Amino acid sequence: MTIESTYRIYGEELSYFTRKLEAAMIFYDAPFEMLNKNEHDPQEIESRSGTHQVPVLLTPENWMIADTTPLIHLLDDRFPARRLFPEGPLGILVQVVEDFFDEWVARTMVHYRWHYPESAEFASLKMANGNPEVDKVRLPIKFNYGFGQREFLLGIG
Ligand SMILES: N[C@@H](CCC(=O)N[C@@H](CS)C(=O)NCC(=O)O)C(=O)O
Repeated sequence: MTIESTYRIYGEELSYFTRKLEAAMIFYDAPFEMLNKNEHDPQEIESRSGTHQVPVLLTPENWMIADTTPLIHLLDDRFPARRLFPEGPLGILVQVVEDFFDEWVARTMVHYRWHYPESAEFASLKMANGNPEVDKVRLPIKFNYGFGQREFLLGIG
């Protein structure tokens, strides 16, 4: 088995949590590369990480792990010079702020991405790698993001 020296993020360009992990890796000054999960054997990634969600991190020891908050705790131990969760009272404050952005701003992001036709079209085209055929397929998707269930029309392939 080849052990790579860099980390690899399997994600999606518009994914809020992919960009959160990317920002963390930049903060740590960690060696990493970003790859689109859908273009790199998604079945294998899902089977190894145990989730269909992105991002998934491939570590230098060839682990595939998902879920950004515990990942950041792991990375804090690996890059202690640039911890995202500091020790002591400041660390408690950071945990609260991180939880707020992790749990709640993602819901706001979903609203702004999919509720307005122009942003939904932009996002769906981007996610479909610019294939305009995707816009012809419109599926009603139900989201329950804490404000009651809302139905949106998504142009997805
Ligand atoms: N708790 C996870 C959340 C990941 C997540 O919700 N990712 C979104 C993209 S930003 C996703 O994969 N959504 C598709 C789905 O849930 O089916 C984390 O922090 O990584």
